[in-house]
Amino acid sequence: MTLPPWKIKVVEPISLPGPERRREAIEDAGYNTFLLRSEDVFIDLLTDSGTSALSQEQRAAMELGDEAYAGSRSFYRLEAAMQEVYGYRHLIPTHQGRGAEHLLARVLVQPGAVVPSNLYFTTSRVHVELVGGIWKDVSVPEASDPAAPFPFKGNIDLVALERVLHEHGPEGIAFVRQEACLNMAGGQPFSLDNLRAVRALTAEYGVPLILDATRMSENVVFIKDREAGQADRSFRELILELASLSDGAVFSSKKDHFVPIGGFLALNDDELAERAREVLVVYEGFAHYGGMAGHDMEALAQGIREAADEAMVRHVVAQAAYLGGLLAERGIPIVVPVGAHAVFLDAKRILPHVPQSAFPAQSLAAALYIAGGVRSMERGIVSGQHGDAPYDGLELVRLTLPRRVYAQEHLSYVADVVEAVCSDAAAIPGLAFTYEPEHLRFFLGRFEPTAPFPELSVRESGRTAPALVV
Ligand code: PM9
Repeated sequence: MTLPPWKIKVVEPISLPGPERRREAIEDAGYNTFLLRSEDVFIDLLTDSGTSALSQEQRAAMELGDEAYAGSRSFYRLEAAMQEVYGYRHLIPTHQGRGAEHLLARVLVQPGAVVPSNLYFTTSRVHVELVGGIWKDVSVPEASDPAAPFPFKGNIDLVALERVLHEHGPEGIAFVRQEACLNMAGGQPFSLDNLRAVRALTAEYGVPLILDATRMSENVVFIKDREAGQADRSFRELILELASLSDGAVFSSKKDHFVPIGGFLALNDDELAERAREVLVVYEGFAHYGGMAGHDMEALAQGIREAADEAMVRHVVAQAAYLGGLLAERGIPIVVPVGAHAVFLDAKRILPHVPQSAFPAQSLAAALYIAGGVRSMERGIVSGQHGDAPYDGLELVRLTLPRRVYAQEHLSYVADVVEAVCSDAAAIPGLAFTYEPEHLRFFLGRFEPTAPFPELSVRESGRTAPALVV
């Protein structure tokens, strides 16, 4: 058992709305869990983005926020924390991860240039495409197989990458992107060995390698636990080595860094950083705050140090493993191995009667809410399909764990809800769009069911928390 290396000082009340209210709420939300009001949600596993609990040290640091427009002390403290933990030369502050993705796309991507990446992330890909770039998936095949027990599904397929580099040459490649704890595949890590090999290839072809380091801390846990020869290395040393193998990184700090808002682009190249700052002042804000207030930068500087604290990060990974274990022992199809920040349900196997064109994962997410007020997120065709491109990829529902927020009892209840929904799965209908946005349709899309949802009720098993008999 991995005990939490924290205790709770402040609590936020939550309650389960009644079954009628839940049905009404999901209908009002167009069967899209993003469009629910949080007051209608009991257990919120939509995302780990900006939803973690701040530490007392972060809250205290916020009091020191220097809100000067330019030259803020908070900026310099943030820059120093980033340099200490990651070692990059330049920090370009943004309001969140996609702000950094936007800057990167504008300074590195020319129309027609290719960005090879392990699978994709929704916002990362859209920024590349909006400036005319072409996204190319070079993930290992196991990344797209929920049942493959491969320990490093975040690896890049080196043969596929070399083929793309050879075909397009350095002038046709904007940058190579490798994402830590590959979100869309289930929070799956890459190995140090694979990153080293990707580094060698990008160096040989003379193209930049940019990490999506949003969940790099958890990736280090997996490297220590799964990769030969790494167990005894220090957490900080491994983080520094991963960063040193790249030319820069995008960070959404709303995840590993435990802050409600913030992010940054980290770069080593002086000239590239200069260009990124020029775009920054047009779209985000001045070079010393980007999209953040001084107090946000203080919380982030402290959060960066907490993300380098092995015990803190191990507990995040352990919570996902715990929930995954509860579901696996009940025979519920999940993505294995369980990844960093979430447990992913395999909607194709849970709702085999719903074709992918009727959005099984979207429907399963709605059913979990109806059954028990649990909010999850679709990570399937609604998120994955793009324009007219055919999509027959992963069809997952993500149960995402905000850091330092939920107790084991909450997770036990979530497992009961999932089990109840799975036992009535055959009666769960598909969905059809009533409103389909042009980009990132999972955020704002609206749906209607193709048939009524069944009665879905949960019996709390309490199976993981036996009563003490005295
Ligand atoms: N990820 C998540 O819930 C929030 C947006 S999608 C609901 O997983 C990676 C790997 C991410 C990510 C956001 C971003 C964008 C970049 N890379 O949300 O703009 O997981 O801070 O970051 C979300 P921002």
